[in-house]
Amino acid sequence: MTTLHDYLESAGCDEGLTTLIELIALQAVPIREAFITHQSYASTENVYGEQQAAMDTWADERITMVLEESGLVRELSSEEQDEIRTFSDAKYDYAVVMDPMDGSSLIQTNLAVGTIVGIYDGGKVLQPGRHQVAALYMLYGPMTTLTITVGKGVYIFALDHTGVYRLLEAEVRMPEGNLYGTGGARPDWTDEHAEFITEIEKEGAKLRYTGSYVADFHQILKYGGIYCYPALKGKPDGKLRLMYEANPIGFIAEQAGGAITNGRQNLLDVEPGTAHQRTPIYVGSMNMIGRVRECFARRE
Ligand code: AHM
Ligand code: MG
Repeated sequence: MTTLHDYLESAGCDEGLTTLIELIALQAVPIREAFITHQSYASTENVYGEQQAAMDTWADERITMVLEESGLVRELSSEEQDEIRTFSDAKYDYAVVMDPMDGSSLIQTNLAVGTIVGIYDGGKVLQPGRHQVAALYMLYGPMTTLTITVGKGVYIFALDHTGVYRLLEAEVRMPEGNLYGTGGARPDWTDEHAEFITEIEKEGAKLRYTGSYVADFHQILKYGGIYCYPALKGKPDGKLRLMYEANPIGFIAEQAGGAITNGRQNLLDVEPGTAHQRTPIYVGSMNMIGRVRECFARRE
């Protein structure tokens, strides 16, 4: 069965990118072990004023250390760190963006959470998502899986008991579908968002939302539909972040035949101003994204 290593070689990734992807993917092993010892909340807040779970800081510090020591990464930007890090001793020019522990508020309920990563070439993290050379996420569910694109379709691997990722699904296509999940409370939704949700609910769309973006997206990738975290009244940029959450997942969605938008623009085309900027997110199957665009256009 094809391993992650075999796949990256056959996809034409050079040695540096292959090593970097494998290094990140293998952090799933210590991360999985750490869940049991890092259940509590830390006493720290991140740049957004959110209380950090112990696993947020643990995974962030672990991956940061490994990437710094690798010599492969020139810049690193993490959802959990205020500043962009520069590793001036790096021998390669990769730049990495990451949400080290997405969905961390669910750790104490033992629902699936994940690590989201985007990789750029050229040493800089502040680039539009379309410039990513690879995007991936590890999902810590009943299996640990790695969903990855290097710009040649989407592949899913499962981590086996020997620490090797083996191919689970090649050339993944996101089907058209009618599952939906949306963040925000209904009284806070904008008129466009409320109209979209009301329309698709009338047509039989079925709600699936855990509060773990990476897990909720994975369900959409497999079964089809849409994940939304909209603009909210008083929070026009919503909750999720362009660089750490929108862009890597958006690249994967597009490579699987889906799309990502803020309602008006493809998020992969947005030039980031700052590392931590937020954005409304709609990501999913083409039929659903088309409906979102229509709803927003009607209110122009
Ligand atoms: P985080 O866990 O990295 O802070 O990400 C934010 C999470 C997403 O995983 C999830 O989709 C969203 O926040 C849920 O927010 P809400 O509780 O408002 O629905
Ligand atoms: Mg997150």
